[in-house]
Amino acid sequence: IETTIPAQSREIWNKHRVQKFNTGDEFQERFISHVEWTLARSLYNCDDLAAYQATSQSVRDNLVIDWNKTQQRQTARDPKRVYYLSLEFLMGRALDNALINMRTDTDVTDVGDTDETLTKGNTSREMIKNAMSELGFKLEDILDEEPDAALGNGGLGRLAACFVDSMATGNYPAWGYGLRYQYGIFAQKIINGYQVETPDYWLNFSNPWEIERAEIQVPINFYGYVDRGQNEKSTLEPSDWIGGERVLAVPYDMPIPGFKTSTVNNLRLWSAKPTTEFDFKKFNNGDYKNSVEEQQRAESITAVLYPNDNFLQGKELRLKQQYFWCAASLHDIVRRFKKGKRPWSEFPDAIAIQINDTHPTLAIVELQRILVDLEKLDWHEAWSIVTSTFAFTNHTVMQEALEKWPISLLGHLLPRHLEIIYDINWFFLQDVEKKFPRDMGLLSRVSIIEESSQERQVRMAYLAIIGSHKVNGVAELHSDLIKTTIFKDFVKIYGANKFTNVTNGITPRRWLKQANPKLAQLISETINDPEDNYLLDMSKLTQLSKYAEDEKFQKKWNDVKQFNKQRLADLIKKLNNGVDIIERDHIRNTLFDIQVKRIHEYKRQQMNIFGVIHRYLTMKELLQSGASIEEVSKKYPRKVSIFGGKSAPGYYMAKLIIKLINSVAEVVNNDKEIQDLLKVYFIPDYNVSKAEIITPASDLSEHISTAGTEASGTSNMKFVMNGGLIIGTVDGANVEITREIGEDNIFLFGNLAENVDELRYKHQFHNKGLPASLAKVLDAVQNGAFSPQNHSEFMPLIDSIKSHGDYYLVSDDFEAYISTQELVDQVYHKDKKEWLKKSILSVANIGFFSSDRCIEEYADTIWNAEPVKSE
Ligand code: Z2T
Repeated sequence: IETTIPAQSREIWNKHRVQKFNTGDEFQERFISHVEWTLARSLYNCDDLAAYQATSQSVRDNLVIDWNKTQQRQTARDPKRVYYLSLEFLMGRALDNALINMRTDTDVTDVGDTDETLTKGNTSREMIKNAMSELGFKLEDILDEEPDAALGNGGLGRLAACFVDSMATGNYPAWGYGLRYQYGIFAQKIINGYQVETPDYWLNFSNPWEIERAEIQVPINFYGYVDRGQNEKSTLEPSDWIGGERVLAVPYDMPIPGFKTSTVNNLRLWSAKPTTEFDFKKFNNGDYKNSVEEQQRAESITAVLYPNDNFLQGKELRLKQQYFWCAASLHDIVRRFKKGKRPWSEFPDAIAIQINDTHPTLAIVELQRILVDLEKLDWHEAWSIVTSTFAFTNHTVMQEALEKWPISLLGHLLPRHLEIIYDINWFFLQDVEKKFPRDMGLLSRVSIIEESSQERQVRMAYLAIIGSHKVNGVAELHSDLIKTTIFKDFVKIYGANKFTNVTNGITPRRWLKQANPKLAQLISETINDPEDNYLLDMSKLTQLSKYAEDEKFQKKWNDVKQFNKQRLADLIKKLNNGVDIIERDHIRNTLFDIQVKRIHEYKRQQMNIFGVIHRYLTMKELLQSGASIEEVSKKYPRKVSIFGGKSAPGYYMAKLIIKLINSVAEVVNNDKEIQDLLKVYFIPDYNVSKAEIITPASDLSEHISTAGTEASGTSNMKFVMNGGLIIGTVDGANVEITREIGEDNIFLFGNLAENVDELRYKHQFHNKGLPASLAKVLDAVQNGAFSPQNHSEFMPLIDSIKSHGDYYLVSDDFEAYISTQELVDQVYHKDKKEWLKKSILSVANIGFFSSDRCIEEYADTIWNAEPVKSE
């Protein structure tokens, strides 16, 4: 590797080369030096926050050493590199994860057991915990000081976070590229039962996990015009785009440590800042002041994450974010490629770019622009390089989430890119016409430009398909659906092989070891794996199967669940102003039923709360007809229904669902008659760090989307990996979960995706009426049982079912849902051994859903990339 340092200086560099801390004592030394030097504090004013900062800085020092080595190794070997472009990375906290993944030198060279150094296996965390305790700090409290890096909405952003973890763990030379939003997803407050959004200023205290690369400043242009000189060149020829507004993109790097490897990869997040230089020629005097103000507004590009999950808002600033990030990332990628001095034709051998949904689709256009306009490649040569480089992951079939940008907006912001899009479309449609000369409707159906709507729009998904060599869905059912519905014309054009499936996964480091240390310990003891190798090879978990009916083991398993339920009850108490929702003594025989995810009508939290209301009303009826509370409890044993999740700020129906949940909680939790047999609680501000407490505590979790609407779901996997059972529809990854763990171990119900169209059609034209169970619930809601001051408050939720065609088919699935819930109660309370057996067998067979397996599939079947090992 090249360096500007003279050869004779190298000895000195070597003599003073930085070293990791490897013992508790060395950690303490490093910690104190950070308290004193980095934070300019001391023994006398080091509070928990300062201790968190100093610990993180110390751990980061170790990571940076491996980060540097990893990058040097990758430069030297020059393997094919992978870039994962995602507008969202929902990372959560970094410190505990780093403590689990981090390696000290003693992990590598076994120095034997002493008090201070590491015992074999991954005990850096133990070592630091002890060292901190000697310094006067409790690790758990210190970890709690860290704000979540909440740069994502939900599943899509968390998937990207799991993927960077698995790419580092698998030693892939892979970087993530995203945006460094100053405000992540808003913090949710619940005030009088309503969601209130407050800003998430996660950078309030300095962020020890980011390294600003202020020396790198990529200029990014917007607006302006295209100049092709006097003699009317074609748009296919190199053209000059004269931008009208310019901002700078500055990268912030976050180290991503792999587990049990010295590979530390990079997550590069771009931040916008104003340029200082100014091109006076472009601005006449009148525009000068305006232009200065524009420049000062540069920061607004990366100010805030758009808070919509599965919904397109279509704002200019969002498009600006997308281009800013694509252009900066492509510039960086191309610069790195050019250092290798390889011919352009080898670009796709050197680089694979995965685009996470259509948000990064402009990167396809930007690469074509770079190759044609700046590097002067022939159009077709350039386009062949582009399409061999990119691959596209689709995450939804929901119409309202599919990105379309008005021509006027795109052409104004990015005039040259719009020309390129037109030309891409022109060549594409020509090919299609040649292949299918008699199919008249086909051309307009597959055109990148949608002409039918009021305003002509660019269909980003079509552009992404045309510009990629592979398109994948995120679970089998979803990947089949995109081939037969939204992208079916493209299957006809390109053949079925361009379309593939990679079922989602989750990282077992965060979602088992970190979130559930008690279960992780029981597993490693039981399968005799003290070094936690099962976290890299989850097929090892099948060894648990032989203990599924072992009563002694079942008791240990149950004790872990009990501990985790207790831990969640403690959190709920804290969030509920110190008031317990579930009495301590009752936790053990209370079924924890949890649905936590973004609030969306298609995810059907409304069906869940209607089910709760049904249970409550039936309990009350039984009591009224003279049944004793004991008799009632036979049919409806103890249960707590826990909800959590954010609604998009502008999503009226989702917000109303939150209010209904809280209103039901108010009534049910205060009804003395039912004697605490049923409780309801909405956990405010659901996020990654709360998920780490919530997930391990479920007995049952709900994944009850209308069949065909949830592309995959990933919390379903998290819950099963933590020994919870699932009630769910035949949707998304529930299908593969069932295949892996066995249909005896999951509570499936409801209509199938293949019948959804017909059911919706029936709702439009025939009034089937509601099942009695649901009618009873809706009547109570309509009569103000949960809104005494305002009987009509929840009418929109009722109307959507009764008058607006019940698009999400709540009425079609409700009875099956209720009876399946009753089956759940019976197994849980009448046959605890059977329940525990199901739980153990589920964990034993959940290995497939490790994101390590996903990444291997992407690498083998899409990227053609290989790991770079340190040896
Ligand atoms: C999102 O979280 C998901 C899909 C989107 O489509 C957008 C967002 Cl923000 C544009 C989710 C899916 O809803 C979920 O089923 C899936 O598991 C997840 O992406 C990861 O693939």
